[in-house]
Amino acid sequence: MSGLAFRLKELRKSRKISQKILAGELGVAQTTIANYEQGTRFPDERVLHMLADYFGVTMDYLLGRNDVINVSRDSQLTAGVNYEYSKEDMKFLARHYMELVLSGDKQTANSLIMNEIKKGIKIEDLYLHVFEHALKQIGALWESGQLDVASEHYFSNFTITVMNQLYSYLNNQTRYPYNVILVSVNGELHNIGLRMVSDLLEMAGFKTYFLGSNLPTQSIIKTLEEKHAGILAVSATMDYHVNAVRDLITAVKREEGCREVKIMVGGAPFNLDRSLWKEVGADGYSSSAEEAVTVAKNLLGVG
Ligand code: B12
Repeated sequence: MSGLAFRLKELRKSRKISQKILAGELGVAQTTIANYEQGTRFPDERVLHMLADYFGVTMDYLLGRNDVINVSRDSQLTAGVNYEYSKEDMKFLARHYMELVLSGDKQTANSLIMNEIKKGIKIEDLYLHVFEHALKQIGALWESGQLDVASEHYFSNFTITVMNQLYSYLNNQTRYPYNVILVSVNGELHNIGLRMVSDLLEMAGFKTYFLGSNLPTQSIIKTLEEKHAGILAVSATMDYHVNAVRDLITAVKREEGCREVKIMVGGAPFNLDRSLWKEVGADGYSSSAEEAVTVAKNLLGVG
């Protein structure tokens, strides 16, 4: 039996996954999995990567070349394999990440993401096509009664934990002399989207101050002045928080010391009504964290 045949069978059995389920996840026939496990067929490179991702193990482990099940963060930093990611790969990754987290296997979920970083997935792809996709699936499951609110909290909190580990990967040579202050309005507890905006702006070369939710308006104004902020980024998810966005913008624009500050907004209500950002008095809007970088550059006339 080849190293792969042995390891594949061992991994599948230890995780209590049937050949049929695994075949469904990979989009291949059940007999193909059986052939891999008997050593009569060998997967191509793409399927090998999918298998390693699925089980959260290194390629060497999967091929039976060594017993190091997943790699440490330090070795990941120097590796950089640069694997090409299709939208399908990322959907698969999102689904697998979701399954692992919901099943309580956080170590494997974390290794899965860190291995993708090692292979060269772009942070923006990871955020938008893996985490954002998974979070939206979680929301849909909650809405249809298939998932309880505790699981929604657990999933989003764990995703923030994984994102926190990625800070050292947010580096870029460009440095703009502009500070961006990021807040979610009063009462708004959703702030992962805003956090993604913050991280991608940081990667693009802006200095960011992610303040999260529930800050008094006077404290936001004080921070804008003290940091000589170029941009205030405001997020709202619940539509009943749109008035709070409007009030915050009015208060900031009234302040003499904030005359130069540009205000950018985003979040679900602004994605639903594409002219709402103008109605609340903002200077810019974007529907995604990736686009937010372009909007910020345009507002400040850089890049
Ligand atoms: C995680 C989550 C939570 C977490 C939030 C944790 C946290 N720290 O953020 C918790 C558990 C606290 C929570 C609470 C609630 N939630 Co909730 N939640 C979600 C969930 C599953 C994911 C949200 C998320 O992170 N999405 C992923 C991010 C990346 O997407 P995004 O926010 O749209 O952000 C992107 C863009 O919009 C944009 N963007 C966002 N902000 C900004 C800002 C700027 C300046 C710019 C330029 C761009 C930008 O860029 C981002 C990245 O591309 C959604 C499901 C969904 N479809 O989103 C429900 C969802 C938003 N929640 C919902 C509800 C109803 C609630 C609760 C009322 C009840 C509950 N489920 O517990 C409370 C309300 C709390 C409150 N007062 O705010 C509903 C809202 C429906 C509605 N519109 O009325 C949703 C849609 C679930 C559903 N399907 O019904 N929730």
